[in-house]
Amino acid sequence: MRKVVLLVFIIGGFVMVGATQVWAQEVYIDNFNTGSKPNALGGDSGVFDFQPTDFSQCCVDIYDSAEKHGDSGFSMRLNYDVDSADPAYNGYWSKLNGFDTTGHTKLVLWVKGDTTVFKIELKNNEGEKGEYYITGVTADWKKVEVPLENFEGLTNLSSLSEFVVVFEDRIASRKEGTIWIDDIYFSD
Ligand SMILES: [Ca+2]
Ligand SMILES: [Ca+2]
Repeated sequence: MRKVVLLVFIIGGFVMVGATQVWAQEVYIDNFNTGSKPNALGGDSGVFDFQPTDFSQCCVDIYDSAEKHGDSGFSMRLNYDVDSADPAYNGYWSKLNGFDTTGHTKLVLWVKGDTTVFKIELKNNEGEKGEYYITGVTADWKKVEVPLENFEGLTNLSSLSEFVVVFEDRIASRKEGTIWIDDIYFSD
C-alpha cells in the first residue's frame, strides 16, 4: 500500500515538471513595475519624435503607479500629441536585445487610453520591421494578443531589436491624449 502511494506521487511529480516546461513560455518585455529602466530584457527605452524641432508634436513617457494593470507597481503612461500643422507621428520604443522568439507565437500587452487606434511595431537586427494596428482601445484595461505572424514585413523572428508604439496624426481618433500600456510579453 505504501509503495502504491509513492508511485502516484512520483508520477504526479513528473506531470508537474512537464506542465511547467510547457507553460513557462511567457517572457516579459516589460511590466514597468520597477518604475525605471531597463526593461525586463535589460534593454533601454525612450520616446521619439518625427520632427523634434516641431514643438507642437511630442510624446512623453511616464512610469505611472496610479493607473496600472494589476494591484501593484507601475504602468507606462504615454502622453502623445500629434496635433500639428505639419505631418506628425511619435511614440515609444523599448530595446529587445536580440530576443529570439522561438517557442513563442504571440505578443501580448494590456492597454487603455484615449485614442481607439495606434500602431505597434517589432523590428529585427536585419533591419526588417513588422507593423500591427491595435484597435478598439477604451478607457478600461484590455488584453491584446497579436500572433507574431501578423507583424507583416517581419520574416525573421530569431533576433529582435526593438518594440515600438507609434501614434500617427492621420489615424489617431484623438490627436492629443494618453495611452497606458502594461504587461508586454511574448507567450506560446
Ligand atoms: Ca505593471
Ligand atoms: Ca500639438
